[in-house]
Parts: sequence; structure tokens; C-alpha cells
Amino acid sequence: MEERIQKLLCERFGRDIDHCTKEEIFEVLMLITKEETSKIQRNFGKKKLYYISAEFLIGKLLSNNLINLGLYEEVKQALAVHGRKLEEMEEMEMEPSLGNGGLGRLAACFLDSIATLGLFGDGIGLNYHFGLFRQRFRDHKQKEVKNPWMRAENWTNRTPVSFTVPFKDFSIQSVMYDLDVPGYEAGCNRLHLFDADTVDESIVAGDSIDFDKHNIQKNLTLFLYPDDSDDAGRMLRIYQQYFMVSNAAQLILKECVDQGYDLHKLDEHVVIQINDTHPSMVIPELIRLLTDRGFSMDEAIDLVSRTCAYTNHTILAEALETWPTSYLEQVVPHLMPVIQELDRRVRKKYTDESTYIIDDKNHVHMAHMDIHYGFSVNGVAALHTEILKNTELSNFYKIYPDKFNNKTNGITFRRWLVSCNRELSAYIEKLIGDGFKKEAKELKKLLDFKDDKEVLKTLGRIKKKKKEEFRDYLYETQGVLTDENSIFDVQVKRLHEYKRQQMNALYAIYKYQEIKKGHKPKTPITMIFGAKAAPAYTTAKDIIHLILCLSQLIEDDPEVRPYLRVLMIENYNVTKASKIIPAADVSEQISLASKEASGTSNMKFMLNGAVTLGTEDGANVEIEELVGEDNIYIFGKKPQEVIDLYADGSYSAKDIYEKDELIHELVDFIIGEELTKIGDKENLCRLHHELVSKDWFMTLLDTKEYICMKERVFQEYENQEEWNKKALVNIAKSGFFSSDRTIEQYNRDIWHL
Ligand code: OAK
Repeated sequence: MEERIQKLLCERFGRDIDHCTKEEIFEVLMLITKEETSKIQRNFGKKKLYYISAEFLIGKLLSNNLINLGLYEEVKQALAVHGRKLEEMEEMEMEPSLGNGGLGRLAACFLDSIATLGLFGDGIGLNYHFGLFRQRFRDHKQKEVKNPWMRAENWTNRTPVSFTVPFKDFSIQSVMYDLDVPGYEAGCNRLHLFDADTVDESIVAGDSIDFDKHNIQKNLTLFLYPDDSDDAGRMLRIYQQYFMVSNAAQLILKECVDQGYDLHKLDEHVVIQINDTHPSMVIPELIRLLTDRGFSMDEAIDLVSRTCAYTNHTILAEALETWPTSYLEQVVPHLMPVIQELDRRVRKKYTDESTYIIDDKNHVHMAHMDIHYGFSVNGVAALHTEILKNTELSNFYKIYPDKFNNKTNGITFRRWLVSCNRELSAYIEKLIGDGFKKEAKELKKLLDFKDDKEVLKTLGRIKKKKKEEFRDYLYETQGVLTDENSIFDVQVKRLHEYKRQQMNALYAIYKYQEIKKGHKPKTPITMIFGAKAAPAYTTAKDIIHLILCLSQLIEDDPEVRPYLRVLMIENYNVTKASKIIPAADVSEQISLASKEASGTSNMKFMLNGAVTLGTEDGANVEIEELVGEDNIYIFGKKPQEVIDLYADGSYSAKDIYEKDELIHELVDFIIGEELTKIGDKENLCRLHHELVSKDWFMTLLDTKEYICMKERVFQEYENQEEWNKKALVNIAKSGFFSSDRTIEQYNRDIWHL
């Protein structure tokens, strides 16, 4: 390996390893990895899965691909001979931000598991030039700048595959870029990312994320989810979605024809997983393409319905996509006759108007189309699927009880343990062998060591080491020095009111006041946040402002700072997740019960030995069942209670605020002198008003219980042996959350590859 690296460095840069920069070495390592991947047997089969998703949050690839190829140690040693560190080269890799959060990262974990299980299945998405924005903090506020992640040498390869995608006033010629996805010691699949040569990065103003939203040929794949707070932004999303699915549909048909398959048997050779509703237009598009080829409408609809399966990732009404027919007429008029025909058939067969595809306001409900014209509908955690069946989609469940099924999410243990926590992974291997890397349930064997004091101590030592590493990382990247001897209490996820970062901030205020009164915690507490807010989501940005102001207030207060810190990781992404999750003691999963479909960071934290402080929501419920109540901290109103509160409209934040002295005080602190001195009064007042007069996601409902439970968590942390036992049980029981298990279930129940 050493020789190979040297040779390539000399060829490309004319220098040997001792004289090359980290960037140059990274590039050569990437090229070697790509070459090795190309030698792996590609998965194949008579039936193929196409996982279509607007997001694939793949993260950096070097380490993971080396691990999957079994080359990690070899490369590490080759570099070490010259005193160079693989981790340092890894820092040179840009992270492609091709996703927002959970849904996109799930798609990336799935690709890893699909390849690892030897299943024949590719991903299809878009090649966003600047991905999601990069987050900067200025004046205690979020600023968005573009994230130019592409380099001359990339993980993706340009292919000759190209399709014509028709829009109303013009057509765009696509280009397909391919990224190899090697499984863990197994076969290989691909992620196909579509793009267009007409896209022009220079139309983006400087560092910003501003561009002319009307110039589709130039802006089509510039950004993931461009701001949709105006019509032009919403229209651009339709352009993107159609571009993605038209390419997908054309590729699918081409691959079938190339294989010599009979398209009349499409469903025997193809299964399409529609990742939330962003790719839903693939249904009418495939029907259109088949009828263009002479298929009758009846047969085309029947075939497509037996080919497409839909996953729902949210019950938030505002996230369930609907498009005005007038928008679709302006962008893809040729799809409208098909959509109208699909709607006509529904109306003919069913009387329940709530299930129509086109409603009386002329909005097309994408999920309705998926449910009527797909053969499977799945939720992403047991509770979520039950809520879909009983409330949000109950009218559909009545019609199609057999289509509904649950697939509890999972995460790939290769990235979220083996790669991000090599110390813990190696130690587990020493205790129970390496079978857990492929058979995650083997982690259960760790339970044999539950009462082994040495093992528990070692787990504590590994956690400390990961905290030290994070301390160094945060210092290097953000100039903030953390205390590795404090409790790391971590909430990292997209910023959304239903996830209730604001409730966590209220705890910070509580603790600040307690310390001011002289009630100091035994072990100092470091509250760590990481979150991006959608650029047009005002309340979310106000919550970030509050957290950053609190952070400043405490940093400047010598009385409080030794006992409490509030820190926010800038530009939280996959790379940063892989640094903070192994270092966490407490995993904050505090969404309003019934609102978080599943959550997946909860699984990552558990696998890395953090203990969950959470509500009865999403996959937290399944974590609780697995670890038992002694090894998790659950608080707050139950899902059904919350659902009932929404139904009878009886929740009043104002009542709580007016009647409860403590809550009143905590909420008013937001607009008090201490914070308004530091921050922007307008933002803080707006947030205060939001909390007191609306509080749509019922923060104040659970705040007191949350504070009580969190106090208990910190108290129980003091008994380190008992705490480490909880950590051990969490790790041991996390096997269920391997995405290998999830994918086996998708294949067994839906895909039948
Ligand atoms: C994003 C856009 C539209 C609809 C849903 C999402 C999304 O990210 N949903 C998240 O999906 C994750 C993976 O299934 C879940 O774990 C999260 O709970 C859910 O919010």
C-alpha cells in the first residue's frame, strides 16, 4: 500500500509523501479507494430496487469506504511509516451536504446496508452543487452561506448516461453521476445523482445562497430545498422533483430494456421505494412513459401500482406535500392528464372525499397518490405507524388495511460505531468478538459483563477519551474550550419547534438561576446543541438566537461558568455528529410525544453508550422496551394525551404561564435585562410572544416534568458505576437498531429481491 500511495503521489504531484500536502494525500487515497471499489463484484439479481430520494446525506466517505473494503488498517499503517495520520487526511475531505437531517441520513444508512446484505439496489437522487447551506454564527444568529463541496476529483464519476427531461417551455438534458457504494466486506451498488450541464454556479451571489429563482436551466440543481417561502421557490422544487423522477423513470425503463426484460412484467424486475413524497411524481411519470410506449392506461396503472412503495416520514401536516394544479400545469402540464385520470378513478371507487388526490381547492395531495397507487405504505417506528393508521391516515387504512406496515428505522453500525468510535468498537470486539459488525444482535453478549467492575470502568475511560477528543476538535474548529470532566448533555438535530430545543433552553435558564442562588451541581454540566434552522423559519432562528445569547451570558459570568456551559456546534453535520455522539453522556430526545416519527440520533447515542432523556415518542418507545425503565429517563405527556389535546383544542400556554410561577419566571427571562443586553430585543420578544400566546408544540406543558427528570439524571450520574452499567445495557440492546435489520425487513415484506 505504501508503495502504491507513493507511486500515485509522484505521478500526480511529482513529490513523495514527505513533501505532499494533506489535500494531495487525501486525493490519492480517494483515488485508490475508488479503484479498489471498482474491483468489487457488483450486486445483481433478477429484480432490482430503486430507492428514490431527494436527499442522501452520505457524509464523508474515505474512512467508511476503507472500513467496508477492509483496507483501513493497511492504509493507516502505510501513512504512519511516514509519520502521517489518516485522521488528518480525512479532515481534508469536504462533506457533501445532500440532505437536511433524518430522512436523508436514513437513505445513506440504507445504501450501506443494502450493499452489505448483497441486495441488488441503487439509489437515485440529485447532484446539488452547493447542497444545503453551511451555517455560520454572527451576532448570535444563524447566517447561511453556500457549501461548495465539489472538487475536480470527486467520489462521483460522470457517466455517459443522459436523458431528455421535458418541461412546459423547454427541455433539459441530464447527466448522470455515479457514486459507488461498497458494502461491508460485501458487494457493491451505486448511487445515481442527476445533474445538468446548463447549471451555472456563477449565478449565486458571492458566498450567499441567493440566486435568480426563475432561471431554471441555470439554477436547477444548485441547492437542496431552495427556500420555498415564495412562489418561485415552490415552483423550483417542482422542477427539481420532476427532474429527479423523470430521470429515474427513464433509467429504470432503459435498464429493463437493456436486460431484455419484458416491460409488461415490470413489477417482476423492479421495485421503487418512494422516500417520502418528494419523488411521488414518479408514479404518473412512469404511467406516462408506459402509455407512450403503447401500453393501455389500465395496464400501465396496474403495473406501476405493483411496482411502487411509499414511506412516510412525518405526520406534521405542514410537511405533507400538496401542489396546486396550476403550478403543475405551469411546470409539467403533460403529467396533469395522468394525475387527473388517477383522481377520477379514486372518485369513482370511493366516496370518502378526504382520500381524493385532487381536493376541491385544486391541490394535488402527493401522499394520497402514493397510497392509492402504491402497494405498500410504511411508517418508520412502531408508534408512528400506529398513529398513521389510527389518526392521520385512518381513512386510507380503512380502505387498504393490508398496505400498511411498520419498518422501524435503523442506522449503519459501520459508520456509527466502528468508524466514529474505534476505541469502543475495539473494546467490544475484545470482549465478544467481531461478529457484531455483521450480526448486530450479538451485542447482547455484552450483558454478561454487566456486573464486571473492570469492564464498567473501561467503558467510562473510553467515554472520557472521546470527550477529550471532542474538546480538542471543538477548540480547533470553533475556538471554544470544553471541560471533559463535565457531563455532556447533548441535543443535536434539525431545529424545529416540535423537537423542543426551546424547552432545553428553558432548563438552561433554570439551572443558571439555581447556580446564581448558590445551588451548584456536583459535576459541572455542559449543555451542547447543534442545529440548523430552515432559512425562512423565523421561530427556529429565534430559538437559535436564544441559545447563543444564553451561551454568551454564561461564558461572561465567572460565577456560573465553572458549573454550567451552553455551547452550540456551528454547522452541525454528519462529520460533527460522528465526533459529538461518541462523547455524549445524555441523549436529549424531547420532542412533543406523537410528533417525532422515529428519530435516529436516539439510536446512534444509545449505540455509543449515552443514556436517553426523552419523551414517549418515535423510536424512544422501542428503546424503552429494550433497555427497561432503569436504563432510560422518560417524562412528559403521552402521545394519546397530546393527540387528545389537539383534538379538543384545550391546550393553553397562556394559562400555564399565568398560573405557574416558575414557568412564568423562566419564560420572562427571555426578555429580561440579562439577555436583551446581549441579543436582539426584537427576536427575543418575538420568541417570548410565540411561547406565551401560541406554543403550538406545547413546550410549557412538559417543562416542569422535564426539569425534574433532568435533575434526577444529573444526580444519578454521580454514581459512575451505576451510570456505566446503564451505558452498557444501552449498547448491548442497541442491536435491534442496525439498519441491516431494517433492510432485511423491507426486503422480506416489501421488496422481495
Ligand atoms: C423531511 C422532509 C419531509 C418529511 C420528512 C422529513 C424528515 O426528515 N423526517 C424525519 O425522518 C427520519 C427518518 O425516518 C425520522 O427519524 C424523523 O423522525 C423524521 O422527522
